[in-house]
Amino acid sequence: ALKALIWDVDGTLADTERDGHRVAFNAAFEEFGLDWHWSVELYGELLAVTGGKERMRHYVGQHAINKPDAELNELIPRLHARKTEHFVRRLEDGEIGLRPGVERILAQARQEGVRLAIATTTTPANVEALLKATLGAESLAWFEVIAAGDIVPAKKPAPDIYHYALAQLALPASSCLALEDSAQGVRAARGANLPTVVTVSQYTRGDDFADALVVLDQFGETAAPCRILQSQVPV
Ligand code: XBP
Ligand code: MG
Repeated sequence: ALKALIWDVDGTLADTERDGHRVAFNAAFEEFGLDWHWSVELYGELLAVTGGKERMRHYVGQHAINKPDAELNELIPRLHARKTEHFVRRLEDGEIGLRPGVERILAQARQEGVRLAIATTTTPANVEALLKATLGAESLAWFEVIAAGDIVPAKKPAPDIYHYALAQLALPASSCLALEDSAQGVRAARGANLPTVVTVSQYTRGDDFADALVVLDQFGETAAPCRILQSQVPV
């Protein structure tokens, strides 16, 4: 039977990328006097690289921005820290809500004793701010494991973050379900042998999800019990 749900954050719990992370990156760039600007379209391409620091480094390489390595090594962490502050403020201001159905599924899982975990590439402070702003501070404790950011060096699509979460839960992959929104996330989850449900988000509609259990456009709001929790997880 199903023992735990392991949630991705960006794109799955909330649609955070276009109006959240992207805007926060641009605000930090501007404050640092950089002429970098990530349009909605360019950001879609940059999402191929997971992790904000890794994404900035990739952008610098791709756009042949002439900065010595020593300068970048110092600049990128500072930019990223500022970007995180901007992103957290947007969440605290209530600019970004949970996707439809998420709150209902979390509530039902808790009611039925299905354990909850998070496996994400994003910075831990972002996860905390999102949960606090949308579900209240006490919701942090609903998740037995919050595996986030640099806790594993190899980010998605590497399976490491899911391996880490499974080890913390002390559960086999076959008794858990991963909830994801992107091809990168599905590769990470399937790499850890997790059955994976996809809800496509703003940037991931065109992704290849051949390896997913099912692909939904959203979890939706319904009065009926959630089918995900009632079904047996295929081994
Ligand atoms: C999404 C990501 C993150 C965010 C930015 O990961 O790739 O890098 O875009 O967050 P997921 P940081 O869908 O696994 O949550 O800047 O904090 O890295
Ligand atoms: Mg995601």
